[in-house]
Amino acid sequence: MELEKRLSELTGKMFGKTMDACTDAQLYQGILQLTKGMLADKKEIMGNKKVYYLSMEFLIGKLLSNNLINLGIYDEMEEVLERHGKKLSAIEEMEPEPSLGNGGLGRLAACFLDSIATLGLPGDGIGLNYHYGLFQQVFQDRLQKAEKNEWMEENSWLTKTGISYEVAFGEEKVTSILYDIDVIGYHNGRNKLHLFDLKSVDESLVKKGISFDKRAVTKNLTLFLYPDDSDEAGNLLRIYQEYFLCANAARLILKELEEKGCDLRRMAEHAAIQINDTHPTFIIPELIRILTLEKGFTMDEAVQVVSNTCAYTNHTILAEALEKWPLAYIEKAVPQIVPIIKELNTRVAEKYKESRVQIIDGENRVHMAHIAIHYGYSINGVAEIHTDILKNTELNSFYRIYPDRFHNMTNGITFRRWLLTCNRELAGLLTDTIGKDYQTNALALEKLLEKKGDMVVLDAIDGVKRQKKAELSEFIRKAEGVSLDTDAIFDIQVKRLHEYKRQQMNALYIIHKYLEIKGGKKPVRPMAFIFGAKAAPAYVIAQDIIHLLLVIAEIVNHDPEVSPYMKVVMVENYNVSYAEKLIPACDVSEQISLASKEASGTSNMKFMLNGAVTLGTRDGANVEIHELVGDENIYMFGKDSETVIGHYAKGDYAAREYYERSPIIHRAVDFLLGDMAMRVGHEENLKRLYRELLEKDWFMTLLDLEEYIKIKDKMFADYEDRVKWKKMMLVNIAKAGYFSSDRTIEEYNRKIWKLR
Ligand code: 26V
Repeated sequence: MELEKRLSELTGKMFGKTMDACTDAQLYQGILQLTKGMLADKKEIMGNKKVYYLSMEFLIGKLLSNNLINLGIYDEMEEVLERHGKKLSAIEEMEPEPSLGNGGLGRLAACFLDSIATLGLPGDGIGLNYHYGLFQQVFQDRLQKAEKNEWMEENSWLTKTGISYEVAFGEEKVTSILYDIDVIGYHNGRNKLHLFDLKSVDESLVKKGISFDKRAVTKNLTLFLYPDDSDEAGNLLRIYQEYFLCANAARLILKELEEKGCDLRRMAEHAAIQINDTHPTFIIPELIRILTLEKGFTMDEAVQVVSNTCAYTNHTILAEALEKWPLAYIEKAVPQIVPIIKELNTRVAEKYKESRVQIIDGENRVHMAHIAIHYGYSINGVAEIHTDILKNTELNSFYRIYPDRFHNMTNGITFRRWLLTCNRELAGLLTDTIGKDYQTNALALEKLLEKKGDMVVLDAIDGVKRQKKAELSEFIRKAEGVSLDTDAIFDIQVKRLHEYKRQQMNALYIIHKYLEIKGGKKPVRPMAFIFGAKAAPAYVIAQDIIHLLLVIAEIVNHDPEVSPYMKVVMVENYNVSYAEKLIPACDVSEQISLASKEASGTSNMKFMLNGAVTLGTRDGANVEIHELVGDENIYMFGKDSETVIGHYAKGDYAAREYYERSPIIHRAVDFLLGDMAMRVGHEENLKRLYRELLEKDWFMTLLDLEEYIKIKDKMFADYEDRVKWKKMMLVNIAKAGYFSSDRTIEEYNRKIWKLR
């Protein structure tokens, strides 16, 4: 009653209308106001020590439904609205999605904030408020076009604080403005996500698409999230952005410590700073700079205090993603930290002779990860296999110097968003079946195993899957203009487009199936292949792979001989909201990266939790999923990481050999240059991709293709044993508890942060 009264008062005040008379957009505004007020009323989480999670990305997604769930008022709100003839699900669609992240790394940061608050730990995120975020993807002429994503509105979850700092870029000074977003835990208190913006930011700088003057730093700094590193101006801008984040973060952290009356010399007792990938590494030299220049610390003292406070998470072993900034760029952007970086470099050089651990290399490039490892107290990988590769291969020289600093923190996902919010039907079924314990203790999902022989439960799980597939089909029909058969097996690969993730291998499988059907071999059940992926605008081959997927979709879906048996959809502008619709509807979760390359993956966990079965390589967290569910509940294939690393070391992988040896591979690859593809596609893109696959194929697509085809066919055949499949679904859900980010955060806290 209370909720209804408050909401109707609000709509009256805001729009002079009763709830019944409001549009969904107006109701969204009203509920936003109301919910924001309720968040602000929550008790702030306090403690003697606090973690600051520094990240260039927080891919928070829409916040309304998640906040209602964490406040414990979702059902009530739904009922209130129903009484007025309104649907909460329709109102949720009114919220724009902030695109403040690229992919897994940014989404992980958002899941972590939810878990930190849910566990009642004091911990804030610090990031940047990009006005247009990551670009919005549109398809034109079967190519990706990038547009700006205008997600910011007059009223939003952001609250302007009075906090503002001056940040110097050499002689030039800019001013920041801080916005906060309240982060509340599940039935718990409140932390914050602090997002810094540039006071002098100028949106009119953006002309067509996402192009803008990259040199106008005092106007452009917080316009876009960086999707690539294609040119010098872009690189410099990224350095400006990273420093802007760190300079502001340093001020904010020091202010909070001083306000609490902490002795800065004992900073590490009151703060832990988690550096999310190398992107916020400038926090280390910046804090040292401030402590020595303004707080009377000697260099030794400052280095000591800061090193005891900062911890670094590595999210990738891809060489091109490990930041190495030319010293000259840093000198140009932020000359004031160069002397500190040089000092840190000298200290390392005096102590360690090995060239692989130096901060500044022979080409005068600054290795950001090396700063973070030498001058931090912890480094962690994000899945067991990833941490092992860091220890034994990539960062072995560091591991030998600092064995105790290395930790593994296998990633996790928040069940509030990836189960309770996105799949209310499954959450409800689980509550009815095993009680609601699992909502606060994810491992309690294992109770479901007792129901493995219970056909009523098995059918109910399958019933939810069917419902979510029907909902997704309806959405895709409207949004993409493709109709999918709910009886089809839904095979989904959604993640950033990158060669190592091997969307192109999946594409070759689809071509193979298409040709089989054309040859008269019809599958027993229709197949729906669904992709979603954005590609960095400057990543040419990734663009070509998107083109190929769109070309295949066009050919398959319009071929009357084939389309009754298979459909292919590349959804436009894959984002968190789309993920929330796709994941609950998935039967087959494609996790097919080249072994050793996917640090963890987190969609693999989301799919599993929602009852999909994984088709995966021995990479990232797939390995741990496999250990948990056992051989009989997962489909693993492909060469293992040792073999792959061996190929790289010997340089003996030759794609062409696989092509020559296998008629199936030969035929699928040749399809790229065939008449059919050429009729709908662009010769330039398809030829380039063809050549890439045969002459380079750096991420070894053809290495695992034959095995992939074999096991995927087996998997599709197994799907017809409906009881067996339903049992696999159940086991996957039951074993997903380990991947709750509550578990991950509990480990970070126990081993690294040590709050309370
Ligand atoms: C690097 C760069 C460098 C240039 C500027 C823009 C930019 C943006 C992101 C990155 C690194 C991305 C690393 C990353 O996203 N890693 C992913 O992290 C996930 C969470 O730990 C993990 O599940 C994925 O396997 C891993 O690829």
